[in-house]
This record gives sequence, C-alpha cells and structure tokens, in this order.
Amino acid sequence: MEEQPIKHYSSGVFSGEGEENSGLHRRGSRHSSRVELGSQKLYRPEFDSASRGEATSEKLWELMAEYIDTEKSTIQKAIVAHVEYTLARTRFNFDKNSCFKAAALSIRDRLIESWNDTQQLFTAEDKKRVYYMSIEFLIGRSMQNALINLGLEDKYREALEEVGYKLEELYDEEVDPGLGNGGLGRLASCFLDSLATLDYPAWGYGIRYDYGIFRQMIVKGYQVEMPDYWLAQMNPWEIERSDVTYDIYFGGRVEKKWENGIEKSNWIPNEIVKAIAYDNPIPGYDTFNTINLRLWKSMPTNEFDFQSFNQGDYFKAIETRQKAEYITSVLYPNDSTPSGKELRLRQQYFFCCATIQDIIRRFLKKPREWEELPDKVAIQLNDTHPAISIPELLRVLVDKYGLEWQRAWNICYKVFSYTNHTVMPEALEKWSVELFERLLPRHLEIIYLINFHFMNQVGQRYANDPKKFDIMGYMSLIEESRPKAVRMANLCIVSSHAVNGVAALHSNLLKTQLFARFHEYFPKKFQNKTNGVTPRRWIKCSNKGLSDIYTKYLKSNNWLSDLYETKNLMSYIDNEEFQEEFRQAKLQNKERLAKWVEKECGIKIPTDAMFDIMVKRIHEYKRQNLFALYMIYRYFNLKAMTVDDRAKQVKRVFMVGGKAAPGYIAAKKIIKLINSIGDVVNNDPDIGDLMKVVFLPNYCVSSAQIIIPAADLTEQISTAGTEASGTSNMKFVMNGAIIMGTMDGANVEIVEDIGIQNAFIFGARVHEVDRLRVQSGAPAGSRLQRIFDAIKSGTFGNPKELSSLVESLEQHDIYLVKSDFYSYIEKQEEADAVYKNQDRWLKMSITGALNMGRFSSDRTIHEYAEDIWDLESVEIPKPSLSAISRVKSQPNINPTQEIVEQHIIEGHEDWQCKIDDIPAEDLEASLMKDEESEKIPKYLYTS
Ligand code: F58
Repeated sequence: MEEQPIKHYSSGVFSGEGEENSGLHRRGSRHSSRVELGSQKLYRPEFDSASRGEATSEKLWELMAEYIDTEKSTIQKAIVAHVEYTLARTRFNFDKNSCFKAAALSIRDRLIESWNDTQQLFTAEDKKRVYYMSIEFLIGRSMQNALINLGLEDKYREALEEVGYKLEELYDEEVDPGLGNGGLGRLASCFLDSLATLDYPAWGYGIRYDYGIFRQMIVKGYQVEMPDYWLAQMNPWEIERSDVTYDIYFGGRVEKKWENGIEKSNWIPNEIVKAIAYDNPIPGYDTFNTINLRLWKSMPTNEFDFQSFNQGDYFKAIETRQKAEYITSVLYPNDSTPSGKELRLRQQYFFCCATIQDIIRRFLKKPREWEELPDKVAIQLNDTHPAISIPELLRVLVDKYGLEWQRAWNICYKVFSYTNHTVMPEALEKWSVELFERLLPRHLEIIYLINFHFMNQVGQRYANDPKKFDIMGYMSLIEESRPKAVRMANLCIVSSHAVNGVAALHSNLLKTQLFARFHEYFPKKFQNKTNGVTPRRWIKCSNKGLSDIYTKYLKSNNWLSDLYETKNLMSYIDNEEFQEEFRQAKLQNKERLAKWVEKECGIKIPTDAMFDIMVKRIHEYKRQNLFALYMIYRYFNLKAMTVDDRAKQVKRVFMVGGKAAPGYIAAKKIIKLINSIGDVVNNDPDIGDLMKVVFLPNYCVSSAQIIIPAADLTEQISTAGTEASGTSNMKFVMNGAIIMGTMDGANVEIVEDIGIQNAFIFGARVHEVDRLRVQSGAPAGSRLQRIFDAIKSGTFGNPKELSSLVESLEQHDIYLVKSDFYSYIEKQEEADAVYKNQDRWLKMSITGALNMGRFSSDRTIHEYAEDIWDLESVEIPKPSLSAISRVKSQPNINPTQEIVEQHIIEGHEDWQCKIDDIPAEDLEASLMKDEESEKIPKYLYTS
C-alpha cells in the first residue's frame, strides 16, 4: 500500500537542534514581525517586479508611503473619525455599538494596507497561488482575532479605556457570521488563518449568504429556528467590489457547429445573473501578510429585463430580478445528508462559475501558455460542493479558449484536489441528471465526456475481470438509478490529482471501504491530511489565562506560531506554582461559563462540579442520545443512594449544545429529551447541585469560545468509523479538557500524542463495528432497559414524542448505542474516580494540553502546501524605518479603488417578542411529522 510519508514538524527542541526546518519554525528567525516593530513609523515595502509600471502620481505615492502608526492617539483619532465621518454619529449619540463599528473600521484600515501590499506582492512575485473553495466559512467574530494577529490588542484596549470603553465589551457587540453548518465550515476558516500566518499566497472563495445558519431558540424544550439576518447591522470588515462582477449563465441549450473538422459547442443560456465580489481581509499572525476571502453575492443583470419591460410586464421583470438575488440568500442548514434542491445546485454553480472566471482573469493578466496554469494555480475543493468548478474550467478552456479536449483535461487534472469529509455513503452528493440538464446542459455533456473516457480506461483495465461491469457501474460518474444521478464525489476523484481524508482513520476507511475501487485504480492519489485548528482563535482569543501561562513560562509568544513548543512545559508538570496557575485558569473559565449559562438559560450551575460538555451538530452518529442515556442512568443512581452516599459523589454539570437540521426530526427529539431530563433533574430537591443538565442554546463560534475553555470532560463519543475527524476534540484538549471518547476520527491520533492513559476511551473499535451491527436488534440489558422504559413511560417528557427515539434503538441500533453503553458507563465511573483525585486529574489535563502541537492547523496547511499544492510561501519584506531607504518603484495604485460602506439596514428583530407565544400544540406538532419523509440517513457501508 502506498502511504504518504508522515512528516513530523517538531519545534526542534525535542528533535535535536537544527535537525529539521519545517518552515513552521522560521518565526524564530523572522525579522520583520509586526509586534517587534511596535509603534515606529513604518514605510511600506516596495516590490521588485518585471512589470514596473509608471508611478500614478508622485504626490499620491508619497502620501501612501507609511503604514498607519500604532500610537495610542492615532488609534483614538481613527476611531472618532469613523464615528463621526463614516457612521455620521455625534458626540452625543456615540454609543457602544457605534464605538465597536468605528473601532472595527479603524482596524480594517490597517488590514487594507497590508492586504493591498500582500496582493501587490503576490502579483509581483507571480508565484503559484492556492484557491481554497468552500461553500461554507464559519468565520466567527473578527475583531479580537484581527487585533491579536496584528499584535495590537493591548494598544487598542488602552486607547479605548481612555475614551471610556472596555475592549472586551466591544467584542460582544460584534455579530457572529454563521456562514456554515459545522466542522467543515469552521475548518475552512482555521485554514485561512494558517495560510495567512504561514505567508502562503492563498485566497478563500465562498458565498456571502444574506441568511447564515439559523438562530436556534429553545422554547419549552423544543428547537425553534429563527432566520439569522446577520447583515441587519453593517458588516464593518467586508469591502464591496462593485468593480469585480461576472455574468453567470443558467439553463438554455447547447448549439453545435463544425470548425476545421472539430465539433464546437456554444451554450445559449436563457438566464443570466451577476456575481459581485465582497472581500474580507484575513490577517496572518505576526506577519504583514493579509490574504483575501472573496465571497460572492448574486445580483440581477439588466440583460433580460428589457424583454419583460418592453412587453409591459413590469412585475414579471421585478420577479426575475428577485429570483437572481435569491441565489445567495440562504445557507442550507444541512448536516450529513445532501439536499437535492434546485436552488442549492444554482448556488453551487454560481459560486464555481464566478470563482473560475476570477482565477482565469488573474492568470491571464500576463501573457502565458495554458500549460502554465497548474504552475500558478492550485484549487482545493472543500468537499464536493464546489465540484462543478471542474466541468466549468473544462468548459472555459475548450469552448471559450478553443483548447483541444485532452490538453484541457491534462491542465485541469493538475489544478484540482479534493478533500472528503465524510464516510457516510448516503452523505455523498448526487444531482439528478434531469435537473443538471435543465440548469447546466453544457456541464452535463462535459461530465458525460469525462465519464466516457474514464469508463473506457476502467473497461480496459478490468477487461478480464468477471466483475468488470459491476466495477464500472460502481466507478461511473453517473448512477443508473431512478432518477439517474451525477455522483459528485466520483467526479472529484477522477478529475483531481489528489484526494484526501481528514484523519488517519478516516483516510484509511476511504481507501479500504468507501472509495476502495478508486484507491485500487489510483493508489497514489489518496492521502491523509489530519485536520487542525488555529491556536490563535482557540487558545489565545478564547483562553486568556492559559495563554498567559504559556507566554510566561515559555518566555515568549512563539508557541502561537509553533504549538509544538508547549510540549517543553512538560518539565513543569510537578511544579506546584505552574499547577496552581493552570487550575486557576480553568476555574476562571468555568466561572465565565457559569455566568453565561445563568444569563442565557436562567440556570445556576456550581463551578466546583465537573463540567462535562458535548457541543456539535446534533446527529444520531455523534450519539448525543448515548450521553442523554448516561445522564438518566446517573440520575437514577443518585436517587437510589442514601443522603450520606450522595454527599460522596462527584458533582457534575452536563452541558449539551448544537443545532439539529430543521427537517431532521430524530435529532430534534434528542434536543427535547435532553431538555426534559434537565427539567426533571434540575428541579429535584434530592439532587440539588449534585447534578445539573443544561442545553446550551444557539451553539456557534462565539459561544464555543466561552464553552470550550471551561470543560473538564469532553464527550467525543461517535460510533467508531463514523466521524471523519471532529475538530472540537482538538479545541477541547488544547484547553485542558479530558476526552471521554471512542476510537474514532481524530481521537485516535490525539491519544497517540497525549497518551491513551490521559483520556477515557471506550466502545467498539472500528473493525468490530460491522459484526456488532448485525446484532443491532439485541436486547438492551437490564440497566439500559430500565432507562428505555422510563423514557417510554413519560418520566422524561411526552412519550408520544420521545418513545420513537428508544424504539429505533431497540429495533435497529445502527449506531451501536446499546452495545457501547456498558463500556461507556464504566469509563464514566473511572472519570469520577480520577476526578476525586484532583492532582491526577490536573496532570492528565495538563499533559493533554501541552501535547497538542500536531493539531495546529499550521501543521495541516504546511502538509497540504508541500504534498498537494506544491506551494511556496511569499513573505512581505521588512518595512523600512526611513523614507530614504525606500526606493520608489512601481506603485501600481489603482486610484479608482473604492471602499464602499454597505447596507446599513435596520433590525429585523420584531419577531423576537412573539417567540414565547408559540402555542404548545404547534411545538409538539414539529416533532410529530411523518418520519418516513425525513430521509434520516441509514448507515451502510458499500464497497
Ligand atoms: C465535518 N463535516 C465532519 N459537514 O463531520 C467532521 O468529522 C470533520 O471534522 C469536519 O467536517 C472537518 O473535516 C461537516 O461539517 C457539513 O457541515 C456539511 C456542509 C454542507 C452540507 C452537508 C453537511
């Protein structure tokens, strides 16, 4: 089997001096760090380039020569200037929110400087760029992250304090843009942070949805979804680029004609919409490099209006325009089952078409051969959602630029690579051929052509195999089902030069099960790239206490760009002062969360209890239901004890957070069950503070930053082989939580690095799962049956709503809740025993936190750059400290560039007061829908 060599990027400290130079360590030798240069006057660098242009104007050049300085007074002046001149507020109505916006705009000014310079540098150097295409970017709040990456947090805090504002309070004013569902979207944002930090020439491309993931409210224990119109307040970070627009076609037909013996295709669409770019600067940590996240918004074009207007059909014309705007209006709230909606396919193509046009435009800025495209462009497909970029690029090359098919294919193949994020076969995207043909007739032809060539090759390869036709059927890009469908994963695998999974176990499952035939056919194509998370957001922004400890004991901030450094603190593991500081940091985080819980949920939780937390999308494979069953088990045990015995028990606060897809009824029932358990337990005077159950509403990036650092124990309990990676496990362990988990996803590699003795691991291993699944109808065992019976008899909520949760476990327990239950409760007992020995618990927690170097997204991105993208970093040169040393060269300033303030739209908040008036019957009805229509995924491996 061909394995990618696993590279170990160590800090050098424990691998021997000078042994390796991974590129992650150049921070130590970095000479132009923003933070080091402090508040000196900094002249912006100039870039040597073959394409020297004429200076637009001497004066302009001089005026734009310096970076904005970091003096306190400069910060203050910039803020008040934005309050008055951008927001048009006066001294008398200068409030916290306007202060936030003005401060954000003043930070954006700084970002724009380095962002312009970065783009200028990338163009001048003309190195290869990577384009990370993702239909989701779960950005989270930007202000604190930007200040930390710029090294300006303290300066801004001080500057604001003098004008009467607390920086931390301003952070809370920021809207959290929820442009993603979960792990996949958040990973994309962590990756951008690392790409910028490592100075890679990179761009992110995505969609600027008007409505992000719904806002989850919990009303009487039920999930209620509310629209998240995150743009109701202005978005101070983005820059609308009215100068960057593209036409996007849909529908129509394809005309054929012969030219010089070659058939030419001409797509005649019947619909055109416009894509307009919104740019979001993404600063790297401790570097001047600032990369771009370009999000597309759909707009109507005037093209087709005339017809309707001419015919006097004014309203028809307006309707057509609205239809165009609708494309990017809402993020699909799906989890692990793709939606077959037409609008979703429109979104995907819209996004791909605009992105490919943008990339090609940039490539063609210089005259070059098309064969150079893969030397200048790498496109990473974050799952299959951007897969239509493949036929789109082929279409552009063949139909627009006249390349011969094979030539276009060779180029395309080297450009694309694909990341898979799921092993669930039912979660693989498929589009009906009929829909594809109606919306994208030329693309369907191209997909058929790819398939024709591929099937020929497969047919030849398996010419003598008796299973030849089965194999071809399995590998085909077209599923001969009813309705006939295009398999997007197959399209990606066949057309990309690299395919990767996101954890070692997951990548192996792709090779041996889900894509086994493809792996046999293209053995070199398959790789693993274990996910990571950015320590800037997930430690520095979220956990001040722990960050201060690291910086104090390591005597520098270098751990933020080389997380392996924290391992060096293992020598302090027995140091009482260090231990005490670690303990205090956790306690403070628990107090912060307790306050948040009291405010959001009205429940008081004791901070001397163990905080046992599970936050992620609600899904049967993730098994929040197993966690709920354990809560009931514990509650029954406590009830059965004498008062004296109870007093000896570990106190626990169980917390669950996460959204259920609106149509996923079983997941919504799990939420209701947990809330019902909370109602019983939290109000039981026998129990008091011994146990609390809290459902944390509206789990999102900003609440994760409060929740995760407060955890003692983190539940990572998916059935082995179902969770591709999980990334919250990494965030939790980095923040000192101990994993209660299965050998699934990234848990496997985490325990490899921190030591299995520093986690609570239970349950079936992946090789046992198939065998156990055969017995999924087996009895539950008496202790579990008692819990089932209690739920069915209504001890925890209305049995009419909740019994089906138990019945499905009794009959088809595809996620092995029953068979893992007993090893789970055993491990939970062990966790209690260890928790009683606080010294031991603390050491486990510290050991985990200090050994998470591998799970920084910097390591992941470095591996992608080396193994898949063949990408070199390009660092902005040191800014000069004097004007004289600065040679005037090529400003290339585009004086027409404008920064347009966008969309100050008044709030849409009036529904909020009505929420509590929803009648109980309506809420109940939301859980009583026909389960058949839910299309709940059934877990099945195919090989
Ligand atoms: C997640 N996928 C995986 N998909 O479930 C998780 O194990 C992994 O750690 C993470 O990706 C990052 O690799 C995921 O979040 C989605 O949210 C899809 C978005 C588009 C619609 C279908 C779900």
